[in-house]
Parts: sequence; structure tokens; C-alpha cells
Amino acid sequence: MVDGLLGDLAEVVGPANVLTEADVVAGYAVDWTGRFRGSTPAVVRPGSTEEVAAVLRICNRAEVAVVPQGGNTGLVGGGVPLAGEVVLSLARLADLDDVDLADRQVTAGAGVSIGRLQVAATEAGLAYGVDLASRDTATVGGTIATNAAGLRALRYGDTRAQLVGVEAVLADGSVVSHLGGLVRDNTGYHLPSLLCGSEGTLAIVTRARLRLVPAFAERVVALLAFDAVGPALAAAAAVRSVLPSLDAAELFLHSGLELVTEVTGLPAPFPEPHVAYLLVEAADQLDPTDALASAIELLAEVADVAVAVAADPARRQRLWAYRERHTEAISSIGTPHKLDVALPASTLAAFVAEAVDRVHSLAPGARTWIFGHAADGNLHVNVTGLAPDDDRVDDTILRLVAFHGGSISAEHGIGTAKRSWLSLNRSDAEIRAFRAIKAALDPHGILNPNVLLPAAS
Ligand code: 2HG
Ligand code: ZN
Repeated sequence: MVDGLLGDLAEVVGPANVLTEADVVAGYAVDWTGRFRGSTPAVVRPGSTEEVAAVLRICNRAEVAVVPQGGNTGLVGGGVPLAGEVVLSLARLADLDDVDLADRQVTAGAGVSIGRLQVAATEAGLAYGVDLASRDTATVGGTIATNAAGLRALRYGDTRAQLVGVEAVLADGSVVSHLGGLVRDNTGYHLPSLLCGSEGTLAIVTRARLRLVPAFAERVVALLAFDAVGPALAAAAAVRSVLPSLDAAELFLHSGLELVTEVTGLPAPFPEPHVAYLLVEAADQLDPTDALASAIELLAEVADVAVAVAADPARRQRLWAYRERHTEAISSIGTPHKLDVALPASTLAAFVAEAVDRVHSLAPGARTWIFGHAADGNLHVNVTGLAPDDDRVDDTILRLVAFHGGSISAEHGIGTAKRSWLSLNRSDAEIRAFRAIKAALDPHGILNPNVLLPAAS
């Protein structure tokens, strides 16, 4: 292909924005976990929607596949060139408009990080409803592509729930732009909903109109420790039903906490170890400490619970670190298989025990780490000690999830990691409809062709 095509791309974005040196492009060809690795002839870095459009026109004409990439924090191999695709880095689309206070919205480029968006919202007296541990690297475009949910979804919903409008480029280079921000707007198909979670397979999102939420002045965090998983999960549901100011309810287990303290050097939060931990955060205009304490008193009537409370920002952050640093701690001991799943509340506790057992019988040398967004039924099952391409554990866990009526992807997307199992959750008719939409919007199949949909048999 390549020289002529790269020359044409360089004319569009400037030679400095077509990266080809092996050691430079290598970082774009491997995912954050290190499990999914490919290669690319070039990383192209457009600086505007018009440049994205021109790049896609060229690639579409030449039938050259592209993989869009934001902060490259994805966990299912959805943003890396698995089969020699050109990488389309959206990092330079980093314009962030002023916050629209009247409408409580903001328009952000795909390359704006979630952390930067949150700072801008906070400075305007508001907040952005999606928050996640990778906030300083994850981008608006990447979180739209995967429909990321994160730590506050129990209160504000996932990324799709924040998305009021998008600007996106179709495979043929045409631009669809609908950024007016009208909340009531029933004028046909809702492209933001379709593109959110489509993992770059239908169009390249270049800008988004996002709703903002109130910023609460008062916050309090409590870490609750239980002697079994069931009561910890039941506590998440119970706190949610009595505490309207609940912002987060996050589960982790003894093994994960022990690993986090070993890797980070943080002191253990309680003198004695416990089986399961629930981190809860409440946020309100008036101090929610008493309301949280009353909710915890109700819990203590039905289960033994140890409690650590933090109200000032530094101590709150210290408690959060036990949960947020799981991902980094697990990666420090090996390349993890990540199974981000959701289950009906009634099956969660049984699933945790069954998942650990199944991994143990299939791969006795492997270790299972389970944590996640308890109130949403979203568990992150991480398994270390497996070869990157050994998918026996993935297979057994995803089948177990489907057996319990769960989702094989709660928030990370399907990517390449789970595309072979999509039919566990989606019927033949649904997958045919997905393929029809893909073929209509991307007839040459140039947009992220190796993710989400199962490989054609
Ligand atoms: C989180 O909730 C992220 O921290 C990452 O979704 C989960 O590392 C994981 O498996
Ligand atoms: Zn998560």
C-alpha cells in the first residue's frame, strides 16, 4: 500500500503527524494490559474533524482498515491494530469549549481526557457524571466508543446517559454533526445512542455534547468490612435503597486488598483481615455523614461490619486507593485476562464463589481477583497466571455469566477479547441486524474490522 497512501495521508495531516518509526508506533500497537498486541504501518494524528474526514476518504478509497485510538486504556483489545491496520489517533482533537451553564452541557473533542473534562466542569460549579480510575488518560472518544460506566454509574448512568449529541465521520468521509444539545429532540434515529458502545466500528466520533451534573459540596466515604461476600453485596443494595445521596458502592475482596497493600505500600485499613469490603461514598449539598451513619447502623443490625470513615479529601482518597489501585496492582504481577461482567443481583454472591472454583479447577496455578461496581451488579473478574492466548478460563467464566442471565460485557466493551462469545448474549437475528448496520455505514469494512462482531465463519 503503503508509501503512496502514507504520502497522501501526510499531505492531509502534515508529515509530523504520520508516525512510522518502529519504536514510536510500537506503543500504539499494544493494549494497556499487554495481552493484545499487533502491528501497524503508521499512526496518523489528525488535528480536526475535517482532517479525520480526509483521512477516511483516502483509506476508504484504498480499502485500508483503520483502528481509532484514544488514551489506549481499553481493556478488551478494541483500540489496537491487531491485523496491521493504520492507527487513527484522536489525541489531537483536544478542544474543550466553555461550559454552557444555562444548559448544563459542554462540547468536548474526542481527545479530551476525562480528568480534564472533570476539572473544567468543577471550575464551572458542575461535575461530569462518568468517573473512572484511568481518568487522566482515558478520553471522551474512547469512553464513548466503549460506553464506559465507571464509579458513579449507580447515580448518573453510563456514558450513553451523558451523551446529548455527537459529531462523527463516517467511513466515506462524510461528517454527521448534531451538537445543538436539545434534550427533547425526536427527529429520527438517535445516532449518539448507536455510536456509543460501537467501538469505532460504525464511525469515528470527533466531538461530543455532554450533559453535566450538579457538583456536591459535601462528601463522605466509608469502608465497610464483612466476613462474607453475601452480606457485603446485600449491604450495597440496602445502602442504595435508604441513601439517596449514594454516589458509589464498590466491592473488593481480601485477596485483592492484600495485593494492593503489598504493591503500593499502603497500610491495611483494619487491624484484622476480612473476607469482603464495600467502599461507599455519599455526596450532597449538606453534609451526608449522619445519613450514611444511619444507613450503616441499619446494616449492623443484620451483619457484623467493621467501619472506617473519611470525610476530608486526603483520607477519602486513601480509602479509595484500596479500590482504585486494584487494576495497577494486578497488572504488576502478570498479564491479566479481564472479564468485565454484569449479573442479576440475586446471583452475584453465588457467581463469585463459582467463578473462583471454576478457574481453580481449570487452571490450578492461576489466581482470580474479583472486584467491581457492586450496586450495578458489575464485577471485574481478573485472572493472572494464564498465557495471553489461553482462553479456556474466559470461555468457562463467560458461559457461567450467560447461564446466570448476565452480560459478558458490563462496561469495557466486546473488543477482540470477547467477540467469539457475543452469541452468548445476542441472538442470530440481533447479530444479523448488527452486521446489516455495519455494512450500511461501512461497506468496505475499514472501521475497526476485528472487534465486536464475531469473525465471519
Ligand atoms: C475499574 O472498575 C475498571 O477499575 C478496570 O473498570 C477494571 O481492571 C479491571 O478489570
Ligand atoms: Zn469498572
